[in-house]
Amino acid sequence: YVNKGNLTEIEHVIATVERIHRNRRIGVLVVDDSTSARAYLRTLLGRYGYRTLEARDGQEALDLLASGTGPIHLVLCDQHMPGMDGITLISRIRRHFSRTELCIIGMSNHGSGILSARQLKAGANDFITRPFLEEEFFVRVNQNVALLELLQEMRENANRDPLTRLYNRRYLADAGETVYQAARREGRGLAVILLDLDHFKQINDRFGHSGGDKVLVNVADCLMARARRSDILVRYGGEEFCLLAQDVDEKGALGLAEALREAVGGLELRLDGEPLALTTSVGVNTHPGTCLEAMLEAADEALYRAKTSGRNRVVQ
Ligand code: GH3
Ligand code: MG
Ligand code: MG
Ligand code: MG
Repeated sequence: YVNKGNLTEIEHVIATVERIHRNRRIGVLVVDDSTSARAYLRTLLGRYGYRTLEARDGQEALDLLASGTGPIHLVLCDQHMPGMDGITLISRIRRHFSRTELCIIGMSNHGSGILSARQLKAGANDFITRPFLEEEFFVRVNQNVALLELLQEMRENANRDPLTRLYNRRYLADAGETVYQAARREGRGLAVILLDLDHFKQINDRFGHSGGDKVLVNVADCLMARARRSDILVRYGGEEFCLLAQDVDEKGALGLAEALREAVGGLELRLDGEPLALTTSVGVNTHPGTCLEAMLEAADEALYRAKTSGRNRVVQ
């Protein structure tokens, strides 16, 4: 028999073990010119399971961050180092990595309080004064990592549609514009494929809104299975989906659109035990125009023509 007190203790141990296991995903870069200081910090971080990387100076840290050897979530940054000091390094890191991408804790020595303020101004999220108590070190590291994870989770949720878990229109406007500019600059082909399910209202009328929702999830999964890694697939509206495909010409885009139309039409859907036939109309645009928004408008006009000319077809 285990009394309640022991159970809480066991639960606490399990929670800690789980936390340590999850921390293996978290990369911490320790930047310090002192070998013994790096070894000490590595030992501390190891106790909480963090994946630790080390750099001896600012340039090595910047090279590591640029090389993308696994994601780095937290940088612990010494102030006094040969070559580049901590404040300079922090401001250079912040030119490339926002506060939603990584957090920085500056480390300065006792008696140099002004440096902490300067580290914060340069872009550090927090600072710690050495020598420190281990307890303070862990509180600052764990809290900053937890806050970063929360920020990333919130950003992810803001970019996703809760029903289908596809990206949403907001994400298309942000990430799609970057993709559009890069494609224009590099002279690569880009295609906007807009899909609108045919007579979707009838599905809601027959099977209720929750029945309609199930169909939308099935369609989203079906489209997702056919999208490439470089494609941006979003739920564009209620029963409208948009695929932004990179490196495709007109012929490729029309082929892809046709494949998507056939895939949706071929879905074997059942609601309340009844088989359900579903079709979709598709509008395609491969003309770059002046901006992504203009490409979307042209695809929408093509989609309108697909609807008025009989539905269940691809129109350019
Ligand atoms: P068509 O596009 O072929 O002209 O006909 P439609 O019946 O699909 O017409 P329309 O695009 O105007 O209507 C879309 C319908 O999709 C209206 C709305 O009730 C339904 N809808 C939009 N969002 C959702 C949703 O999240 N869940 C469900 N179940 N239905 C939705
Ligand atoms: Mg130093
Ligand atoms: Mg619609
Ligand atoms: Mg529709």
